[in-house]
Amino acid sequence: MVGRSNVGKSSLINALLRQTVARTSAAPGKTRLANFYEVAHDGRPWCLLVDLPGYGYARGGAAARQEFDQLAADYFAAGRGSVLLLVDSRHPELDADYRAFLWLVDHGVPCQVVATKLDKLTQAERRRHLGVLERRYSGPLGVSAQTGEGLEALWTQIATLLRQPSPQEAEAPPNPSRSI
Ligand SMILES: Nc1nc2c(ncn2[C@@H]2O[C@H](COP(=O)(O)OP(=O)(O)O)[C@@H](O)[C@H]2O)c(=O)[nH]1
Ligand SMILES: [Mg+2]
Repeated sequence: MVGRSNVGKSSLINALLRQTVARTSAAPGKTRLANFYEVAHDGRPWCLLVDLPGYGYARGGAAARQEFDQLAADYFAAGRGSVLLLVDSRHPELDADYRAFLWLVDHGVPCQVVATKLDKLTQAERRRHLGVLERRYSGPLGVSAQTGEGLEALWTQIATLLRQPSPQEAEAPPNPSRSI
């Protein structure tokens, strides 16, 4: 989970897991560490959901931003997993979100854009904002952690992302011990 502070990363994790495991807060900038949640399916470990600290949060100044940049660079340089890039559906045109999206695309990180807090939009805003997001990001999914809207579709998309090889795996030469 990647996104600006307060976009709803922790709330979405809790909604997806139907448990309160991630700490949420109305005050931005609370998650300063990456938190890992192991998801089991049929009693077996299935995937890890990782709640990363939010970007675009000024408090803590340059040191905090550098800390975040370093964390993100190290994390994704290791080719770990796919990203759900969360954007607030009320603010579909933020530069910080678009820059994060371009960074992920540039670094070959598989990425799904998720528009959060859909319940806060009127019907007219939904049409307009989802239209803006469609034009910026391919196939964004709209969700609400509050009402549960869109969560089934998001689980389906998570399963699809998990089946994609990571960039490193995709580029790795075939394992000789596995060839005939
Ligand atoms: N109405 C509504 N509020 C939400 C939703 N998701 C998150 N919030 C609120 O947005 C604020 C920030 O959420 P949080 O999950 O802590 O954001 P994070 O900083 O990205 O982890 C909290 O006050 C949440 O209750 C949503 O789907 N609908
Ligand atoms: Mg959080």
